[in-house]
Amino acid sequence: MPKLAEYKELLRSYFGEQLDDWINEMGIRDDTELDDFILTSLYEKALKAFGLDRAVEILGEVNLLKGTIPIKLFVCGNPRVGKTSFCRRFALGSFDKSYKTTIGVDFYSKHQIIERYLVRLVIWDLAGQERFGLMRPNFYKGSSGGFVAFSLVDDKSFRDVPGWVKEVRDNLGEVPMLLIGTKSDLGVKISGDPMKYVRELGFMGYLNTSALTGENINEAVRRLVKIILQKEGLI
Ligand SMILES: Nc1nc2c(ncn2[C@@H]2O[C@H](COP(=O)(O)OP(=O)(O)OP(=O)(O)O)[C@@H](O)[C@H]2O)c(=O)[nH]1
Ligand SMILES: [Mg+2]
Repeated sequence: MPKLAEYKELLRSYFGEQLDDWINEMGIRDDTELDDFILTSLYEKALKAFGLDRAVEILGEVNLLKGTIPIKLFVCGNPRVGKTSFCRRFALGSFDKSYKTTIGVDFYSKHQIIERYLVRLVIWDLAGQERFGLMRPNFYKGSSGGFVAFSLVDDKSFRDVPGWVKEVRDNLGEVPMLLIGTKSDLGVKISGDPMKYVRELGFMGYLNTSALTGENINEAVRRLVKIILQKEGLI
């Protein structure tokens, strides 16, 4: 992994004193490895200072970015399992206790550096309610993969997972999917084993998540994006 010292002078030629401000804010040193988290912060700094196109160019010119890739993901699952909350925690870093059902679909976008690619993510948050079933097929189109969500405290939502997998396959064929159990902060009240679904339904993995505490929210997105980058032969 690249270390700060190797890039410092070059970065300073673009950022000037702002680089030192950033280094202090981050509390990093010359021998700090520039992992995806630190690079995402540097990218955000560049975004503020130079705007989107120039920020991408600069990180490319100094050889810290391998490229830019747009990725569309979906989140589906029963009503009320916490799909919107998952998206909001990921994209906005916030959580809302009240429940407002999603009408049709919503979008959340966030740029993140993953394996030194600038990933321009858009997550499509699909409404779980039955009455939106007819329009959902349109919303899956173009997704590279996605999440099937059930609530760890709602056994019906767990039992309904195979139906969601079928809907995904009918619309997208074989795409990488992660299974996520939501609301882990409330305990576990489901009657089956999520790993059984992983084996039988072809998920790439399973994670317990909580939009309230933030547990595994970023991890779930990173894991799925890495699988997609691998599939594309990029990493
Ligand atoms: N305790 C807890 N509550 C959660 C969590 N995630 C969501 N909730 C709550 O569960 C309710 C439903 O969450 P939403 O994110 O709106 O559910 P949804 O899956 O988008 O529902 P639809 O849009 O109707 O399909 C809300 O009251 C949330 O605050 C969580 O991780 N922990
Ligand atoms: Mg919703």
